[in-house]
Amino acid sequence: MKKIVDKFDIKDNISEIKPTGSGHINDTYSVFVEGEKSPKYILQRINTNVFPNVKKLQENIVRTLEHLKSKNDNRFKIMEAIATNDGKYWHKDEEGLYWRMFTFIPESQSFDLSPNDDFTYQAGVAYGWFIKSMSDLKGEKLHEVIPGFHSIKLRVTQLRDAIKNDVANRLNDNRNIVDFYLDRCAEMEKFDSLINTDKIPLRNTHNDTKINNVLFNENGKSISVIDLDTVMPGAIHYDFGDAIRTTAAKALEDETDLKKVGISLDYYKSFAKGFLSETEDILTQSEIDYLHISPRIMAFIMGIRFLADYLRGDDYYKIKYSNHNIDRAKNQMKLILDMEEKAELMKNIF
Ligand code: ADP
Ligand code: GN1
Ligand code: MG
Repeated sequence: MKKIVDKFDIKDNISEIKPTGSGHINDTYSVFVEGEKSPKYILQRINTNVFPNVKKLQENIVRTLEHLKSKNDNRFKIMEAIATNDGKYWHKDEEGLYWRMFTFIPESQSFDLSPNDDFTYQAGVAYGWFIKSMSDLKGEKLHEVIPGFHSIKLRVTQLRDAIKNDVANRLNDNRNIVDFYLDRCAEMEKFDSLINTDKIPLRNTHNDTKINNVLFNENGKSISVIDLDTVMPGAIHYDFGDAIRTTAAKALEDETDLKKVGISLDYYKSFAKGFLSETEDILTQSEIDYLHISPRIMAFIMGIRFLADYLRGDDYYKIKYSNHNIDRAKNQMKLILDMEEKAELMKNIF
């Protein structure tokens, strides 16, 4: 791997390269240099099954980083993309694998589950800051790196295809959960038609607002937003809703003890408070009016994506054991049930 790092335009002597992170798509490594205790760089192998167009992917990321940097908002740190010796923001190795590097944000930490209410509030501030900062990006639209990424219609079609084909012969043992999701498709699909209308405009959204894509300092303040692979045009609800799934969750996304799975209303309120403290001035009333249903929609989208992947025989997400994807789908089901019960309370905070 040192040979790969050598292709990038850095002068340091590398001492160690260690796997890090818990993402489901790319492979991430911390890169250490001689004489320094904490990592100096992040090296990532890009999953080209998910991101076939690396050039467009990296163009979006570099543009986003430059724009965020131009804001000069010293509350947040912006990582830098490292160019290769021949001036590109990715390197294709001899095996045809694609790599990229960023500077490591010093003294930062990430969490898969929110440690407490304050962290959730801080995550809200970070993602709100991101949306606000990206709202005046000039020039061409960002590339749609994964077409229809949060299209409910597309995700439902993919689920129906997976059910029809049942290539891994897993349908029969999972009828109940499949029915749970199928029962909700029609209601969920209605939301798609609001997107890109006067009611819900397209913005530049992050689209993968898990809590582990926010970096915190040792005092628990949010200091950076990372994982910019899916930055592209989208609805504010994608970011608000997807963030609630992990910032306000009482348990990890793959917790199998479903008694533990649910949403904390206090955390939900804290996230909303932090998020709106940054975005209130740019959001329209109809955007705000629909925020409360977006966590349920995003949990539904993730649930059917995990389920479809399981039925297809696990060709998309990384898994640690054979039932991992169905466990994730059951976990999101429980989260949805909890949010259905709390729907009125979730609505009333706006
Ligand atoms: P994935 O797409 O696999 O989720 P991420 O880009 O989110 O990959 O990186 C995985 C983890 O690596 C993050 O949750 C964070 O802990 C760490 N990380 C990534 N980039 C940086 C960075 N620039 N500075 C510090 N830590 C980082
Ligand atoms: C993937 O890469 P990671 O783990 O941050 C996925 C998201 C899902 C998430 C579920 C490109 O994100 O859409 O919400 O897993 N990213 C992609 O944990 O599909
Ligand atoms: Mg990530």
